[in-house]
Amino acid sequence: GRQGCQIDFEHVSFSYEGASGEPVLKNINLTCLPGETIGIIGSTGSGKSSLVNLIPRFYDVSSGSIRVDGVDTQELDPAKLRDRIAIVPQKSILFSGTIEENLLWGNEHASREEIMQAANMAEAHSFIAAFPEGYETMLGQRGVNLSGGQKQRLSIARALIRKPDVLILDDCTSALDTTTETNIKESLKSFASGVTCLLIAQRITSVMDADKIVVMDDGEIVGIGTHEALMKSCRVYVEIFQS
Ligand code: DUT
Repeated sequence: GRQGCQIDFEHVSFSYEGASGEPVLKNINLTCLPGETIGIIGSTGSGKSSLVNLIPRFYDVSSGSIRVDGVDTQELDPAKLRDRIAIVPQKSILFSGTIEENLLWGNEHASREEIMQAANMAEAHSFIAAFPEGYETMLGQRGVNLSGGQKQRLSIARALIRKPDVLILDDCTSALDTTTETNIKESLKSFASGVTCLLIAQRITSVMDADKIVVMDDGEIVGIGTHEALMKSCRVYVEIFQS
């Protein structure tokens, strides 16, 4: 399997181009160790998506630096950097084509067996297999309509097929029931052991068992720790827990 990356944020600030006012991210300091699962939680607009989108350089930092395995990402070829990172976005991006074509987007060399293995881990294989045409089922205007949760599971499978070193799940389990979510996380633990995983979530239950949880508030990290530690020390975390 692949080796996870270490990711270091050092004094990172970030504003979207042309935006005035307060930066979206302010003095972010965070180390993600290889193979760690890091939960990220915080209210809407607190900067969670912005934070993870800086890692593959979808945007560049305004100041400070992000290092992947010790190398400043500004010095890396963005294409090579992105090859190691899979982001599952909040809103699934599927196109008109078969399920298999959709799953292969990003790694067209995967075998049917690898596709099925990833689909299994993402809890997608059984609903795919239940279609008369299975993996050849057409999606889109002329094809079947999938539920929000089914789309999310396909997006997760697509990311796993790429065998990334860094897996980022950006609030992409919100449409899943907790059993499905738990099953996927269990599979990730075995398959993705060694993969550095960042998991943005709305629900505390989604991140409770992470190695560490990052609490974001208004562009700042206001807490980093385990669930138990944050329950004792982080007011914002306790507020999210109680809401
Ligand atoms: N923002 C922009 N331009 C963008 C994206 C976001 O100006 O293209 C602003 C909106 C918000 C801040 O940046 O004020 C942080 O947004 P982000 O999406 O990073 O926050 P979040 O914590 O991921 O919010 P949510 O939970 O709603 O996804």
